[in-house]
Amino acid sequence: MKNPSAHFPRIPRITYAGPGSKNPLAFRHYNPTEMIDGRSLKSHLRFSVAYWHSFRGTGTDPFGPGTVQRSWESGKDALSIAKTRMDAAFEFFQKIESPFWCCHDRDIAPEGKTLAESNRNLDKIVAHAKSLQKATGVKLLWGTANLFSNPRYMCGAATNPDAHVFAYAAAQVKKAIEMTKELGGEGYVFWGGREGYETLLNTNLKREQDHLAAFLHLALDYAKSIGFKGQFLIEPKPKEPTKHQYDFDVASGVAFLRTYGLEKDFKFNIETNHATLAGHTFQHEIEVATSQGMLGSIDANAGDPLLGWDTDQFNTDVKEVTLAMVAILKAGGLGKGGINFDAKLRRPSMDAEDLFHAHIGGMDTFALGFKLARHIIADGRLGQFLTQRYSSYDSGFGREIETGKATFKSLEKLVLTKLGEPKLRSGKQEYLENLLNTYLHG
Ligand code: XLS
Ligand code: NI
Ligand code: NI
Repeated sequence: MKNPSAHFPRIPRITYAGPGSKNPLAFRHYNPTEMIDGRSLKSHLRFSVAYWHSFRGTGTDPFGPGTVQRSWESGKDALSIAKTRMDAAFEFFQKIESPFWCCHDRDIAPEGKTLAESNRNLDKIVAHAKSLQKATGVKLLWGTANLFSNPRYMCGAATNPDAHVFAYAAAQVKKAIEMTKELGGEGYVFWGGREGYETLLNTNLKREQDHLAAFLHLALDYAKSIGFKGQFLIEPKPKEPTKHQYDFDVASGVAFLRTYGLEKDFKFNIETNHATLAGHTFQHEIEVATSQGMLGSIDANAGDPLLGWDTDQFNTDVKEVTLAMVAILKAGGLGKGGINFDAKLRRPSMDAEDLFHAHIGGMDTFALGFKLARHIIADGRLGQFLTQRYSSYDSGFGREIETGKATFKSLEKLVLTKLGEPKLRSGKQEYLENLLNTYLHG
């Protein structure tokens, strides 16, 4: 990067100013260098910027064209624009204190007329990205392939009824894994773009699921053969763009992975807006994943409760994020995963500066949620309530149930001769909701 302020000249590097600050271009809760448990907050939260929304998003919607105008979207050809755009992106990553970024193959380099040309384009841009990563210290959290925009994928990629499309997708993912390895990515994400169906009238559901599993096995085999060590991740989503996506939610993802012998090699990338589209909370999806030891990474965004689609908004809901953070911390954190802002600006937010406001809000909300979650866990009252609520399983016949020693016969005998009728115990939901509010609001 020649000039470190070439693309956002009026915006300084964002710094921490504390909760009392009135500066809209400062962090109020995210202090990247704050040390917590011997590690910086930056390394706890592992924030990441999503290239596709923040650097390819134009503000288009089904009713109208793009609204944003970016100074860096000009140049003599698609490849030189791609390079300038990437310079702008790395200036942004640095100014917003994001240690990571994420991308699809086609976000960063233009698709050519043939696969060979697309691959050559990608090689050139990956080399540029690699030098920017080296110069700035910003790393790739995960890479992925766009298997949903090009019309060839209109009926899916791995689940396409045409084996030719399967083969093309395989070739594309092979290259995308190579891209991710070359950029040192910590993981590789499979979001099932159009892996689903619009109508069962034209769909062989069993064969499509078999094909998806075969595809994932081939991807794993290839990654192993080239020594790619990153974590493979499934990103569930129940619908959109298809009316039924096969990776519906974490629970159905677990069943799918186990059915096809893939469970040891995959974890989940959980997106907030996908959780709510599936009729779950963010916390629910995280808890289902952690119950299986399969929490991998987070796509941080939020839906609008009044809209039934993936609105991908920056999340400023402290309560939702705090509850998710409690679940993440109880599971031991995100490991090699991170918090990726898979979120986009609203269509009228067309200023480059809005990119900063959006990420500052998201980062501050997660940093605050992280701190509140640590406080909730350290305070211990919620945890103690749970321990107490299940304590009848800690000894005696409860322990025998958990360890597989009890039988229907032994339990019947106990009830008939000793236990009689169980005492009712309150679930204390209202008390707990009030307790949560005292943590959030004092
Ligand atoms: C779409 C998904 C997508 C994945 C990456 O809804 O969230 O952006 O994260 O392919
Ligand atoms: Ni996502
Ligand atoms: Ni999404």
